[in-house]
Amino acid sequence: MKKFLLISVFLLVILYSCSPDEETQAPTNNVQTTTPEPVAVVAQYTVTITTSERGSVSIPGGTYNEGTEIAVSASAADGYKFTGWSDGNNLIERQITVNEDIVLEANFDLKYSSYNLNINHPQKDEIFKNLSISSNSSVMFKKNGFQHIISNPANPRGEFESLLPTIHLVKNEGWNVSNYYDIGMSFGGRDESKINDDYDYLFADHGTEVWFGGGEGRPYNNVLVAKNIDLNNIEWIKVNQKRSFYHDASSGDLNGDGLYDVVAIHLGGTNSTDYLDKIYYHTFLQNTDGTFTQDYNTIKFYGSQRPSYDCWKFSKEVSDCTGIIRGSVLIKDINGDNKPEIIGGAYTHNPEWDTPIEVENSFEIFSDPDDDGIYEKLNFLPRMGWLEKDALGTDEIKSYDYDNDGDEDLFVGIEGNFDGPYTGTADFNGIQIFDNDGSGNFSFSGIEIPFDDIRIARFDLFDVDQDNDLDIVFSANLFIDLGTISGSGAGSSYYYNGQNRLFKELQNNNEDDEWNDTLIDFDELIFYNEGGSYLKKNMGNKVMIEKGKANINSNFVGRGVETVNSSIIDGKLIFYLYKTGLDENRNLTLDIIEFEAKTLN
Ligand SMILES: [Ca+2]
Ligand SMILES: [Ca+2]
Ligand SMILES: [Ca+2]
Ligand SMILES: [Ca+2]
Repeated sequence: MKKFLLISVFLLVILYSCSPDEETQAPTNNVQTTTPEPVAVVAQYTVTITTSERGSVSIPGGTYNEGTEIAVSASAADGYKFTGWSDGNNLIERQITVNEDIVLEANFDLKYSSYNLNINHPQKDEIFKNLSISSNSSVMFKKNGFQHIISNPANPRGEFESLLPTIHLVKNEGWNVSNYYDIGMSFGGRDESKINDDYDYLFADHGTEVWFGGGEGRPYNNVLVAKNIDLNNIEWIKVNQKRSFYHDASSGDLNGDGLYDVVAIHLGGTNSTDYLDKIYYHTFLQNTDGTFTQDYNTIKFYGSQRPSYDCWKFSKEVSDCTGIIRGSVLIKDINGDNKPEIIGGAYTHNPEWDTPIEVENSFEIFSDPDDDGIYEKLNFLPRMGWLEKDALGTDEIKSYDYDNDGDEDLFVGIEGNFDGPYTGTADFNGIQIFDNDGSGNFSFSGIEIPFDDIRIARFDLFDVDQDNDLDIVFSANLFIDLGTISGSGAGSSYYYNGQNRLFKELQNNNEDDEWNDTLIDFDELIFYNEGGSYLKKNMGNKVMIEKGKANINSNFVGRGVETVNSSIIDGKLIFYLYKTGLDENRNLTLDIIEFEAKTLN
């Protein structure tokens, strides 16, 4: 184009120079001629603006007169981010002065960091395939300047019980395995809770549900404390002596000796032949050497120590009996006397059990007002909220004064079958908040966050928007979702049918049609506390994850992103995900994805 302009200018010059000659060659022409006025010569230049398919630009460019100011802006496609222009300018909207030919490219990139994890272990492939279940119990934290992840892969429901090592990862440039621990965490840890500011953690593991897959026997499991975690080592303390179907556990100092103790809930199964161990509450008092001893007197059961089913059958004071099945437990001061209470949450209720209404409760609360180390009944609360449904039960209790009225309210994770019988398969989970009246009476607040599409692994209370109140962030198991019908496989899942709220899009990957790029909307997992209400916000946290799910026709259907968990690192909300894939030799690979969510306007 520049060449053409030069030629045009040249022609004009020739025409001018010819004019006098024409005049002299046509003297007979009487028409008065005028001398042409000089025309200003303006150079023109070409501007070319390009982009990848990860984004677009406001104009493609064009031909402009020298000195023209043009405005151009870049816009990332859903799930990508703008990273700057090819000339080093980083403004998403910019002015360009055209003084030469310009070729400019808008650059876009993935929103996340991805780290390939090298696992050198004989059970490597099993570990890769079974990290999905670890979403229940994976923890990420930063201690002494280093980020750690502890995950408990487990073969959850196979035809055989396969115990995999717990893995401890430390981030130093990339993520690397610090150590493997053969502690037999068989269901990947059913639940975890942080014990103290030294980042000690408590894990409750109910055991591999191997019999669901046709295996034999119930391998009940353990409650474990991970303590004194450093870059190279975790000290594991087995809290229990006898294995049970431990569904939840909580820690707190029950006897005022300055050492945290543990109450674990089992869901009605134990391999102990001791009659007292059939009671759903197992209390473990910590000894000065850090070990734990089970104690049967801390929680007072009235009349005599009985498992609840014996209590309601044989006790004259049925109202003193604990609930039918317990699924969760929390140790927390909920009446403001600076002494902890023990709160147990209900699991399913079966009408066929024909239990008295007194033992069909939502929560039971024990307290020790006279400091004799024996926790007596403070309150048994009637069925309320989702716990009025037979097939829904609690799996986790956290507490927080979300309404800022000076007392701890209960945030309760609830799971199960929403409208069906208690034997129905899980099609629902979510949380409800129960308001404290200040004295340990709770009532359903009306606040609930249901999920009927995603398997919520757990929830955390973080201040994600730095306004000094705790917000809710959910974790999820993304290998299967609640739409997946048993026997029909992943083809029935919501994410392959566009109904899973997290997976907004599956797009065939450009280079490998065995895989889909997956647009995941992390805003669906964040609920902001706004003056005592919990609201989702559109903060633009959609992330396109390359090869995020294997194609439905692939042999690896369902693989790709398998977990999502979150943590606060350096004040920022970080989602971290395990993603399985294949290398060029079709060996399984594992990536850890980290995404820093935008949570502030
Ligand atoms: Ca203690
Ligand atoms: Ca108290
Ligand atoms: Ca409150
Ligand atoms: Ca907040």
